[in-house]
Amino acid sequence: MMITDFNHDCFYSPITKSASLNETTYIIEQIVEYCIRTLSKEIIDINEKSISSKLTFDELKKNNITSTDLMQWSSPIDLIERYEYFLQMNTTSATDVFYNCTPPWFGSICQYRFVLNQSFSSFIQMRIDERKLFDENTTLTCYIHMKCDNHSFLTCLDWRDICDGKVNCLDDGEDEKYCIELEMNRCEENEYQCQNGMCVNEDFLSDEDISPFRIYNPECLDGSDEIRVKDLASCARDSSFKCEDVLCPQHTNFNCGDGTCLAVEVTRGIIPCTNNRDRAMNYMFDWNNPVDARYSRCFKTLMCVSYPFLSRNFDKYCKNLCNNTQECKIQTIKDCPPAFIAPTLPVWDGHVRFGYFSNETTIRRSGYEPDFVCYNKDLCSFPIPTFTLDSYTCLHTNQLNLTSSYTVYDIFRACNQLFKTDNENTCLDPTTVRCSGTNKCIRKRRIMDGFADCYDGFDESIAANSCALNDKHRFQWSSHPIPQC
Ligand SMILES: [Ca+2]
Ligand SMILES: [Ca+2]
Ligand SMILES: [Ca+2]
Repeated sequence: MMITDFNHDCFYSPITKSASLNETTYIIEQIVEYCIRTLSKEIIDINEKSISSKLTFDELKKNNITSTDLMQWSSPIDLIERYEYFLQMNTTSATDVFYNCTPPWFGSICQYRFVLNQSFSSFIQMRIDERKLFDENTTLTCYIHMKCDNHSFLTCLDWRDICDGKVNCLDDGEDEKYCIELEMNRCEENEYQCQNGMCVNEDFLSDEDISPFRIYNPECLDGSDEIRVKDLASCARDSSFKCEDVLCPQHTNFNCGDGTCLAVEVTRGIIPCTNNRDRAMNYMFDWNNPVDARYSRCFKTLMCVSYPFLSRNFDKYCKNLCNNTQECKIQTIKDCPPAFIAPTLPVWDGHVRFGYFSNETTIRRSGYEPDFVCYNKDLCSFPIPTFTLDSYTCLHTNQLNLTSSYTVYDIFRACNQLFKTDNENTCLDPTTVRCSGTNKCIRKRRIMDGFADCYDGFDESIAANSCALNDKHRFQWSSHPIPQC
């Protein structure tokens, strides 16, 4: 155990993996830190029974205690290092104190013990194995250093939600504030700019095996220095760096909170996050949840008619609402408003809501496809709305020419106002380019990077002329995420 300068007490857990590169197999050793934050102002209640004795370094030395002895007694590593230094310097110290703990206590002042009588490595394994968080009463790891209301304790903020391009904190969008600094970050000549704005030395660009499932340690937190196909469920039981220390690639993906990222269109119950973080956000999870009324009865009866998954599992999900699909259909048309919004909360970027027509019962491939979307027109001025519902500006989804790769999310991602300019004609920063027909400016590196940043995907069209940018890190042959021309 070690105590860092930032008041974290940490365990180091070694992980060994093998990886192939150019037909040679390498052994990769990783040391993963597990830390507990000890708030500086927190008064630690010292349990006298946990301390068998206290010895100053001078006393340890007098008793011929070596640093190896301290190691065998599971003392904190930094205390051992200090003691070794003290021995080698041959000085005196009556202020440095070693706490000799009564088992099972440990720590710099014997303040810790395991709840269960087992080794640390088996404890870690147990935690990884039980990652089905939302089915059990286990505690979540939440990012607590930001004021964030995101409507459910089940979906508390994960560090990966910060600056991922969509608003998670519904009160004030705190998680996406100031992210423009990262977007506008400029890299040195010999660096590659990751999609999320970070810079890494260009030597690390595509330096791993091109086999997509063998990426072990991308240098960009979002993995954009390597060409890869995301291994869909690989992180659920994996605590190595490639899972614990990675972000989801920006914009399109859903963050399971454990290093697994799902494409947003497949999140609703088809390939779920192993830990069920996605289910906590969708109706499959709270279908029968009496406390959560985000999905109205109308939404449920409509889905029982139009979503094949539910009609196949009718007895489980729908039987308590209506006796058969025909009855559900009649009930929806009879009892529900002609148009309604579900869920009641925004599904995207803090303002985009999905809506349904009660008489619209065409088959829904993934269940959630809305009949219309409502949004804040101050944030998104270019789609032409087709109607208003209550105070919302709404648009029929069949007006949007959506495909499986161009989703509602792509439309509204282009509304992200981070780079709005007041200048009518140009973008002031020379590294930015104006999205055709709007007053939004995007970084030139966003041109042809595989994601529509401008309305209508202008930046992904040839009109944006990416080859003329003379960007040495553009690949002419690859697909996204690395920009091409
Ligand atoms: Ca976010
Ligand atoms: Ca790399
Ligand atoms: Ca783009």
